[in-house]
Amino acid sequence: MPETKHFKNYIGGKWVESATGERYENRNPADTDDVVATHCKSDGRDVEAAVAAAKEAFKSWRLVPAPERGLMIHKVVEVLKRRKEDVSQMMTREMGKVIAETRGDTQEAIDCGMYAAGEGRRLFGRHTPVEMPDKFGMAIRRPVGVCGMITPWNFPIAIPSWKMFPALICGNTCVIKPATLTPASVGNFIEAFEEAGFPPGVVNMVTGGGSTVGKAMVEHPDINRISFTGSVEIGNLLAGQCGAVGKPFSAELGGKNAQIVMPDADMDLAIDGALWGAFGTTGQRCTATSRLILHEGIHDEFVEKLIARAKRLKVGNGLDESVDMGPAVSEDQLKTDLHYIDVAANEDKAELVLGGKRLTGGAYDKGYFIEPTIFTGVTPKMRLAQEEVFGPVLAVLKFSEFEEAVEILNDTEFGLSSSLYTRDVNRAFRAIRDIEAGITYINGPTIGAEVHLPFGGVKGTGNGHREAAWTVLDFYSEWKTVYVDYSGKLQRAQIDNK
Ligand code: UN1
Repeated sequence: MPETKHFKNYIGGKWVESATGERYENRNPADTDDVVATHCKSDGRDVEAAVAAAKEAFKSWRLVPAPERGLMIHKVVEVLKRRKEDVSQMMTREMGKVIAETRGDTQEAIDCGMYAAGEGRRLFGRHTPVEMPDKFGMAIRRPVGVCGMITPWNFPIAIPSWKMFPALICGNTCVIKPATLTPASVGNFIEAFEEAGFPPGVVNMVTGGGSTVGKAMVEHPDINRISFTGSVEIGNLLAGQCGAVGKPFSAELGGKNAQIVMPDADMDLAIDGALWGAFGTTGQRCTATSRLILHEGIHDEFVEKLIARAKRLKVGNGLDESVDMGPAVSEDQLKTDLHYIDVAANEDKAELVLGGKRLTGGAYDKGYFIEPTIFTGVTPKMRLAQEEVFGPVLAVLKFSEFEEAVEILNDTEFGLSSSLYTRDVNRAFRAIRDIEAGITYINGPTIGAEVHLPFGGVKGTGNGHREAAWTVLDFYSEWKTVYVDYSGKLQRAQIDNK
């Protein structure tokens, strides 16, 4: 058995036990004999200590020149590059996705760090002429103080990096609460900051449950921002709590992403995309393809080929390089997947054409493995077409006109990612214009966003913010407008120049 790592909270530059003195263990979802790591079961007192450390550290961190902050972030990137393999291996043990994907997750943090480090030499403000003579006007960014991050288990390092690096480059300090299923990956990420020599208190990690640690963060008056990625249910709850105290809140919630395939598309390419989008990460991405909208002219042939390809996907322990799909992240998630399969078959009365069962026997008995699953005959109002499963369960819908396909795609409460396969450039541009989603791919699957373009969704997926890219800076900084009057006299705007 690989070794079990023991993490503590990271507060004020020190690894410390929780005030509760309680710990919990996390096991590998591919092999429940493997205890990956143990963690502190913290409460509000630990949040209090972390926020105090972050508040103190903010006093000096905000004054470190941004290019210098960028250099420090670059050191974190160097540590992550060196530790990419061991960090990724532990991530696979911790949450199950295959090793190629956990390497991708770590790489996404590396990319995000490099982008944020470069931003240290930009963080552009604006200068503009003003109405009065001998007067200067500009807008600059100011940091906001202590920022709280509540992060999910499906991208255990990438998503914390999307939140922490931009917050830090803007001059803020951070308190992060990792998902209870993946604190080891965040612990490894925090170790990179420690090794890079970040000043004490600039980054802090408190592990534990949402109803204790998360709640204390949201309620803490000295946390000035909460950035959350996770379920719609929790996101909406936190949005209400933050709203009640006027705390800016960034939400990245669910998706019911669809791929449309037109009859003129390259079918093999579209099948590659559907397989990767639906079954990559065991379907556990906010951006996963959970609906496939096929033109009636190609539907049957496409489904037949898709099933043949999906049958060949190897399900197993993600540390085995030949495995295509790992387990569900937990027993609860497996139950949710099986519940939706039951709903689709017995309530929606869709047709199960592939999979549908938990995998058992041999090594499968030690994990939460499930078959790649496909339903056909799904119609837009069925629950499988509307509700997010977060598992490897693909709903196939049929259409006859392009406009109808876009209508079906838009007929959900969510709007994160979307995809269209076609060779017709006019249709592609119409789709870009008409699809209600934060991200549209043409001839690519719904997954695969890059860190230097805005990431986020419309409708129920979010609350208007975008992560990554330059757009996230607007969440982690506040604009200050500056006027400098060098005329030496009182100049009254809107009066003296009229
Ligand atoms: C998520 O689905 O929660 O675009 C994040 C992608 C990844 C990030 C996904 N780069 O699929």
